Amino acid sequence: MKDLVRQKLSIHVEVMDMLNKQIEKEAHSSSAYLAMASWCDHNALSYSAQFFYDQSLEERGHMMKIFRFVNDNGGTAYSPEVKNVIHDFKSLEEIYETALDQEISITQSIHNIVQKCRKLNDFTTENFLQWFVKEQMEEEQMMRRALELFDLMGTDGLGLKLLDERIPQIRESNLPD
Ligand code: OFO
Repeated sequence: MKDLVRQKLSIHVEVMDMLNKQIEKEAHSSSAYLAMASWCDHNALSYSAQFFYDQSLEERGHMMKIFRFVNDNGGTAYSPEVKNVIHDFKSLEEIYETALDQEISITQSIHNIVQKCRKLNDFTTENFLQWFVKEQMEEEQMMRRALELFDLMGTDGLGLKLLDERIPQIRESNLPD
């Protein structure tokens, strides 16, 4: 029965493998943001902590979106193992820099899958991934905006506290219309 279902895959099998890798990456992003939230909480940076708690949940949402898409289209999604989550950071600035690097790498990964879809004429998945292309652009912008605050407000004492208080505005300006 399962084999019959798999023959009806509307996504290309090579693309399905890439989507399973993407599921792992989204799960890793979710855990990485959770570790950042914890660091911020322990350092009394409560607005950044909330920001990363929310990001962590969003990343889990992305993972589930891909997970369901694979299964709904006759493929098999695999529940990911998450390893190598970093918990030690030198500063809040380093956290946002790491977050931006992570988003850039996820963007690249999504673009690679889109490229593969085009090569293999997998229009179903290419269409599905358009939401992620836009989402990645917005998330990169959000992290860049957070990093700009460090140049404006500095990285010590009161400046850092005030910067932290500005973080919710960055998220709000990124919410969908
Ligand atoms: Fe999954 O949204 Fe960015 O990483």
